[in-house]
Amino acid sequence: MKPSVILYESLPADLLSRLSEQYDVTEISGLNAETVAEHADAFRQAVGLLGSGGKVDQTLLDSMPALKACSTISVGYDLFDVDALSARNIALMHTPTVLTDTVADTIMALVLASARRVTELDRWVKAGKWTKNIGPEEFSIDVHHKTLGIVGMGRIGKAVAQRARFGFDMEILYTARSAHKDAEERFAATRCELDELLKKSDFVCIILPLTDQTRHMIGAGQLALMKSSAILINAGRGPVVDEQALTRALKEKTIYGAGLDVFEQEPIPARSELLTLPNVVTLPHVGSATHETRYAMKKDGVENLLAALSGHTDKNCVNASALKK
Ligand code: 8YV
Repeated sequence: MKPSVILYESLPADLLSRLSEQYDVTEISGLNAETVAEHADAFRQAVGLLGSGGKVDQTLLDSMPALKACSTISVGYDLFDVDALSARNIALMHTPTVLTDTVADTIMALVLASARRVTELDRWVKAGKWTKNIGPEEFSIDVHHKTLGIVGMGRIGKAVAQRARFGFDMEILYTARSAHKDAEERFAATRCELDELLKKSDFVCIILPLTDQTRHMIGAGQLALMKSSAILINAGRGPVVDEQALTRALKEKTIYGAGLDVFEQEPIPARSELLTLPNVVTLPHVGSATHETRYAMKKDGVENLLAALSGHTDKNCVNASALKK
């Protein structure tokens, strides 16, 4: 009999059959209390867990006594209790490399759409409002040669810096705990404190993971430092930005606009005031959601799980240093 794994995200046929060669796969529709209760036996027996979008906490781990490895089809792993996993010597794998360029493209799309009012003017044209020559009411603001501040100079931050520097001749500022010499040399990026970045940037791109330290890191005080002509982009995790404070800043036009791929609550509630504001461009958390990249992430997810279950955690493992060999 093959050992079993739980799969809580759909896989293309070739990847599913690759996984099924070695493991008995129980596919469930999502990771939540109902599916765990419904498949309690499978959860008890599973040595592996593969998918994205469900909470993996102590309660879930208690229902999975045989678990050896989790593989999340995402770069972010804020839904995982990493300490609880490490305490049980369970490996946590993720997909940090394959989505970099696609997420950076999405961020540039948000930069351009919010500065050049692409979605707003698209709606305007489609509503039949283009009945006269356009004037200042329809004008927007430039992107090229402006200053772009990156809060979170990781892989994605660097891919954004490359696009901004070489595609749009932008000046790059960034914040980071330690200097990124490669980014300074390649993109002439300048490291500074967050307050200075907020004051000087025309575009502030938040590309941070969600942790206790980053939650609501951008609140009313930080937004107040931004120029009234500046745009905030968030493509990391929603709760890094205080959405109420952001809504107020957008309403009162103390900043020019925002481009958001992530929200404090996802899906964002339809009643959210943010959705009524013309100066915000919203996306439904699709930073990595292209056909090519989602396939590559799923492939990495499968390979990461197979590797971890055969004792190989040298690549793409979040808690490798905490695991006992
Ligand atoms: C994921 C993301 O794809 O990778 C991440 O951390 O936010 C997205 O790219 C999403 O979590 C669903 O898989």
